[in-house]
Amino acid sequence: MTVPMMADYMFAPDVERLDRAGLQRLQLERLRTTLERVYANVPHYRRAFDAKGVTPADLKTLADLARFPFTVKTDLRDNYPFGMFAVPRPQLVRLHASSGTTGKPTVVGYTEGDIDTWANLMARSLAATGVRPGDVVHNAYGYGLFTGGLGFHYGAERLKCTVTPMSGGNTERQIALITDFGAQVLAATPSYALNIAEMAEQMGVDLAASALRVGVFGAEPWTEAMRSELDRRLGVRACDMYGLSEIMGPGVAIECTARNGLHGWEDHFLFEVVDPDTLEPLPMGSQGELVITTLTKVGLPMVRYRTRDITRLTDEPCACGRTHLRILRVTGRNDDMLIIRGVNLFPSQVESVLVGFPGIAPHYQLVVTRQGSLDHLSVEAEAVEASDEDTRIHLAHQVRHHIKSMIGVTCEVLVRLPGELPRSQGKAVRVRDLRQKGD
Ligand code: DLL
Repeated sequence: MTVPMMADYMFAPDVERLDRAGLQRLQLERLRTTLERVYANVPHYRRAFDAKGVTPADLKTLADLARFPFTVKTDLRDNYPFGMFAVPRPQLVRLHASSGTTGKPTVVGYTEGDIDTWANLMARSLAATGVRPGDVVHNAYGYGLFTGGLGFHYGAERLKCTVTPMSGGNTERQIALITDFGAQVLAATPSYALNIAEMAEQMGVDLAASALRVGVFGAEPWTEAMRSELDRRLGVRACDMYGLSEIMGPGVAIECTARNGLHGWEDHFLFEVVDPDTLEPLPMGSQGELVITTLTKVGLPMVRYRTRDITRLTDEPCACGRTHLRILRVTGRNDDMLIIRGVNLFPSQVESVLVGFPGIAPHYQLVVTRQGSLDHLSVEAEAVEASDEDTRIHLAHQVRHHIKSMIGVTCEVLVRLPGELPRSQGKAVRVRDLRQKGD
């Protein structure tokens, strides 16, 4: 396993191959600086550390981090807009923000140095997926307050690629430019990449025969079934990209060409997995909530940020030769988990049943309502071909049976006509929860 699978090009080979002892030394030194920085400059952290009775001097080993308090999304909201920043606002050269569907948006800020680090980590990440200097990168992540567009943009430029700053939407034009410019790389959310594939097929364009070679998909959960679908329909090798605005944006972790988990860049981030109920750190390999501490961020350092994302870590050696641990595919967020008659369910589990199911297209939505005192799940799927109602009802029965046997959830399945379900332009909306409205 120590022999690299192929002559893997690395953007920062020395640090990407650094041994465990070297990585841990670097982490401890950077963690100390981070704790000191937030304690001195961010009133929220000073209060939170004081309340727990810890000071930065209490960090002697990496394991001591467990004594420090967690940070959660509401801390950012409560300190809206600039209260969590560790530098005076004029030292920031960029702001990004979440859409803030509930309450105030979450604002994040970057110093010039933070933007530089981000570009380097994105360049590293893109290189790990097989993107090479000189490739044309078609960037269909949204530009604007979302970190996806600009994050990929700066990283692809840093790797010396040619970037098409397309953003999301205008799908027919995307396809024309992918083919006209000979793009080798498509960067998009997996749901939007599927939308592009579908539209191309409708236009009679065979993207699988185009120059496209690599897909860098992320920003939402997706499954192995969806990966096969995207590999086949776009003619790419699809890799998973993970990140979140609070920590940086895209480029926190990336799947290399071995595609067996996402390398988390440990020289810049410290990864923990904790039990979501007890908040106790879990040993390597256990499933739980991912918690991330930034090690080099200056504008907005984050200490033990609870991502709500459920995953597992592994430090098994990887065929690519990179030594940084891997985060296994994020199956979903704690907040997105549904409990249907006592069974825990992530939308991605339904996706793994639906995608590739004969006669069913890879588009779906879950609708949750309350019937009496029970939650009721209805899965809306779509037929590949227009067919009469009886045929679709028959198909729905088969899907329902499959969901019951694979996931153990009883649900209603509705098979819609082709094109009836909404198509994603960015992050797909997988769940319509109508319970609060009393439906
Ligand atoms: O989605 C950053 C990003 C942009 C990542 C482009 C990858 C590509 P946020 O909008 O802050 O940032 O959303 C972060 O999205 O906590 C996860 O719940 C989810 N997420 C991101 N990447 C993945 C992934 C960007 N590869 C939130 N798999 C995170 C599953 C993901 N979920």
